[in-house]
Amino acid sequence: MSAVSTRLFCPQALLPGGWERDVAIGIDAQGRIADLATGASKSGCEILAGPVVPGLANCHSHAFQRAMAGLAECAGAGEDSFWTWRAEMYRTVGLMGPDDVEAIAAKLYVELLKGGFTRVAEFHYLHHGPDGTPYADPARTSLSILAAAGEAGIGLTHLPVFYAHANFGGAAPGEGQRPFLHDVDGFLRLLERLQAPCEAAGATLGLALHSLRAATPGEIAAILAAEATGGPIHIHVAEQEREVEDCLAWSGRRPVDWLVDEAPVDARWCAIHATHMTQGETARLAASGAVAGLCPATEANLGDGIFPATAFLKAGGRLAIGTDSHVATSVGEELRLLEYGQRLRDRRRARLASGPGASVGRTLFDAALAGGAQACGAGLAGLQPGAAADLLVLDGADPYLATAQGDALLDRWLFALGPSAVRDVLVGGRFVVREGRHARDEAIDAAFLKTLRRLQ
Ligand code: NGQ
Ligand code: ZN
Repeated sequence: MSAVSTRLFCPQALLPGGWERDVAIGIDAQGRIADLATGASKSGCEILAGPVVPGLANCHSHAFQRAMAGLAECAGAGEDSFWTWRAEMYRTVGLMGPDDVEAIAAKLYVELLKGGFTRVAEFHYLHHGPDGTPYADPARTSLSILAAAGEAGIGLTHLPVFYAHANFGGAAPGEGQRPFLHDVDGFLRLLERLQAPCEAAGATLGLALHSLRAATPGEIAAILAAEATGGPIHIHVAEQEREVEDCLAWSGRRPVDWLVDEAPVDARWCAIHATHMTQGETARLAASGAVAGLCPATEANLGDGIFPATAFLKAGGRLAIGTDSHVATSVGEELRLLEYGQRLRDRRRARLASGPGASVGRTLFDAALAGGAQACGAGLAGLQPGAAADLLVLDGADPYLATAQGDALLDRWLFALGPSAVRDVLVGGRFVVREGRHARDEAIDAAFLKTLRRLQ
């Protein structure tokens, strides 16, 4: 065990076995929890100012989309849908260069930290210039993402995305998709090129297949046979009903059935959205060991549908939460909407609690903690020796929290309070947010403002 370089004292902390009082956490020079004691004394410790919970991993981000969050809310001439939003999103992409990507991602990552996320999986497909011309360094925009994560101090799981087609059956890509495209060899070279920079930045490298629309079975097989990241594998699947219909027309099977039949889906995989599943698909995805990567605020915003979370959890499924298009940027908003979608569908309360007497907030938090770490390839989750010292200090002076104990702290935070409930955030044992402020707020805001002005 390496030497302890920092010692923190938590008046109350959520450990894997439950809430404990007077917890001392020793952190080593690598930012991992070296030891942990309950009923400990404060001496020699930095005292944290409220109840402590582990930070969550955000399993799905398209950082650049934060620039247009809230700007696609005017009705168009016809029927507005996911697809009309996507056309708007492609228009924004056409205006962006690598420096914009960095400025937007740095701002977003600070917002995510303040919202309770200490790691983010960036599902990164904006690889080239607006007309599809690759940058001199084909990894240019990936390096922008690495730089932004470094500046914000958030943990990063980098997932370069393979994208080659507009629809099932290898349909030719559209003009707006030119900045996203690779052939298999070019994509494998990108992964190789990113090994060293990710290692240097302490980022986990995995990969993503954009969707069954954007990659053919042959391309998927070739990539999986040759890639050597060892990291997570993510894919968008069954988000929109039209995708289900198109998949049926193409293969005679629904998207999740196709994926589980044809790809080696296991605990390395994260199925993003998986909104539209039959009972059979729900059980099969749960049994695969893959994580379902849910993005409740974006899924509501885009009119996707409601994920069958009650059935999926009953079947032993693992889930994680992501903020996707970033119309919301906090743990609280995403977990609350996940539960509320189920309530609105079933016209009942407490849908995702693990059993009688269980707190909904605690059940959701535990599930997203474990599933998020798995989906991000982040190793051990939670406050325990060997895990990263990624933690949130809730605001102990907030009256709602000062009067709550144990799981009620989570329920108050997640169901009734905003992101200000998170007072301090530590990543790898280092404070990145203190009293709601990030040390680089001003510089990051200034660069972000410049980019937003330019994109107008
Ligand atoms: C994306 N976003 O890749 O950013 C997608 C839209 C697509 C969401 N699905 C594009 N939320 O799926 O073709
Ligand atoms: Zn997505």
